[in-house]
Amino acid sequence: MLATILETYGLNPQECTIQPFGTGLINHTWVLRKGDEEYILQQINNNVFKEPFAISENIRAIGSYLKQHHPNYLFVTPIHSPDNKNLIHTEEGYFRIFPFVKDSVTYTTLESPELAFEAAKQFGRFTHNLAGFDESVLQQTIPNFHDLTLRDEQFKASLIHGNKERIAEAHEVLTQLEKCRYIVDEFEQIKINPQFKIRVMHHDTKISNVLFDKQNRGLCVIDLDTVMPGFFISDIGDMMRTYLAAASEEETDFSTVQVREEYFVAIVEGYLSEMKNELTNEEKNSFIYAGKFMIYMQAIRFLADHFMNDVYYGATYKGQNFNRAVNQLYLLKSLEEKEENLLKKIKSTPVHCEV
Ligand code: GN1
Ligand code: MG
Repeated sequence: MLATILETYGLNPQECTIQPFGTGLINHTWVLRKGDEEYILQQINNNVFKEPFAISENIRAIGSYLKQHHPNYLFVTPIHSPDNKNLIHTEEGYFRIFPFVKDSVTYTTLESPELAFEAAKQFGRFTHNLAGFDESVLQQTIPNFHDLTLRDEQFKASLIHGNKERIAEAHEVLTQLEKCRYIVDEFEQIKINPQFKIRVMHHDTKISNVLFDKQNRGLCVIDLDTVMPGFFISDIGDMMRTYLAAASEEETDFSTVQVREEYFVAIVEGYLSEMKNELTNEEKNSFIYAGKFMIYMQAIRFLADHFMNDVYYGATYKGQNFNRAVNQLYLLKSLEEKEENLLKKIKSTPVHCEV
């Protein structure tokens, strides 16, 4: 099936090799090699992204703005087929090909705060470079993707329509989550607070979505499918969610899911190094909330999916989405415990003092 796609791009399948690539849960990704040329081939999951062409139109609009206003900024866009398409639709689905950025390195977990700083700087730079871009022209590739109100409603619906046995077994976790409902209430306030600006947000700032060079300097951000207008808490929050603990969301030894304070500081400093003149004071006071917001949202998304028999994220073993949710809950508790300390830490960082 992939052979037809390659032919559409003018590539001879006989001359190419294809291997699965990366750890994404939603799209299918392969590395495609032809001689010493390397590409990333990707199939968009159109159960999740209902209008894949919205993604390519968004990327095209942003790409042409960046080319004009920040010509040296590395923005990796899909290659065009001989008939000038950057997304191919066949009976098999929606496919696109990206160039593989030469000598770039990616990580799935973080082993130094310097990498967290670099990654946060890259996501900050992305939004900063697009500060003059009219974000209202972007289409919502997943409507209300990070709307916690909606995620909360979906979670409640899963408690009504989901797998009864799984729900009964989750009693303890549900009690713990109930104590975190203040996070949803705070989000309701943010939505109506004009101090929280709508900007171009990446919405999936996990570490594997940043390319580094061999010296571990950030090169660029990738995986632009969820680039849409949003609040800065989405990007900062997802960095907190995925960089703060040494263990990933798949870790089942939950005692290791602990916030590392120096990574928190690194994220804040890296982001502010690009965004300090963009963010309002109220936003700057919401770094910790951002972490809680994204971690809580991901916990209820995983748990809702567990109750709905893993239809969205899939599961390689029974209970995987339950474990992922518990993992996120441990991370949230650790962040709550360390909140005061973290606040003190960022107040004394040089970049914070300048603001
Ligand atoms: C999904 O497919 P992937 O791994 O890039 C999800 C994110 C979650 C993440 C959790 C479109 O991202 O929101 O944070 O899983 N993307 C979508 O691992 O739902
Ligand atoms: Mg993604």
